[in-house]
Amino acid sequence: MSNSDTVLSALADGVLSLTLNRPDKLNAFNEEMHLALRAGFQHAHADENVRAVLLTGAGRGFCAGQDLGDRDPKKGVPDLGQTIETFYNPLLRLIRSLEKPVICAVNGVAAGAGANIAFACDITLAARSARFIQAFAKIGLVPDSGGTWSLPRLIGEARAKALALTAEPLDADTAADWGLIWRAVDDDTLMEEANALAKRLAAGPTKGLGMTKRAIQAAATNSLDQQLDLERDLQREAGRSADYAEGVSAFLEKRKAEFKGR
Ligand code: T3D
Repeated sequence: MSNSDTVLSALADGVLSLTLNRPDKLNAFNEEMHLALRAGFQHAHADENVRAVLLTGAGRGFCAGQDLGDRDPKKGVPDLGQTIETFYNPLLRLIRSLEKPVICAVNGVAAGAGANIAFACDITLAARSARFIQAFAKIGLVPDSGGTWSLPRLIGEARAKALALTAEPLDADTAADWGLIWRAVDDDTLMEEANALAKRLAAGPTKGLGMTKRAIQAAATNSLDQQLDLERDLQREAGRSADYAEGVSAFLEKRKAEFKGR
């Protein structure tokens, strides 16, 4: 894994905690932070000891998207498609394809790509004081990091367009009411709740949870028939897992299941 201090990482109780750490820039992405975060998610894919990921930010912000200090229009016309292809798209694919729960704790403002990365995670909690801003419209850009895909799916076209075209901030309670995130919680309990949730999921039947994530995501493009076939196939696979045997045995023996993630 990267040893850059732009992303702090720690593994405990099966939870890989990744903390964006450029607090003086509200954790905006520079190249170093991109590479460090990517390395964190690659580690989560490769290491079977990682059974859940918790993503959050250091300081008063979650993530302010791209570091605009790295973009100087006076130096010529940039190829932003190149940076999306090189950095943001691979990150989004790593998050979505990870067959382990990704919990996001939005500790403060989430703007631009920062907001859409939070919406791409599996379960997103936010501090009540946090705001979500589709800041792209303020600088002439288009929502990226999957925003044009996730926003209309999560909240419908009318709200998606209004957020994206106006760049108005959305408070955490409304984001939760609209279904953009799982829950808004008091600021001082955010990390406690997010850590407890991540730990609980990391102690769960990882294979079954991972396949559940895969199935729900596949539903976005599958027909009902395709989805029913997928459920059959995944259930077949889940039924062969050691965690399924343990879960049923624990139920029958009236004890707590001890899942191993296998
Ligand atoms: O370029 C490509 O590769 C294409 C990909 C684009 C992806 C994107 O994410 S585009 C969108 C980029 N992000 C933004 O446009 C958001 C810019 N930031 C803001 O609008 C505001 O900072 C916030 C609404 C997020 C927060 O406002 P506020 O008032 O709470 O804080 P602030 O005072 O504006 O910011 C605090 C500091 O963070 C400040 O630095 P200073 O003055 O104390 O030295 C500010 O410059 C810095 N900061 C905030 N966001 C960014 C940033 N520095 C660089 N880049 C940022 N995105």
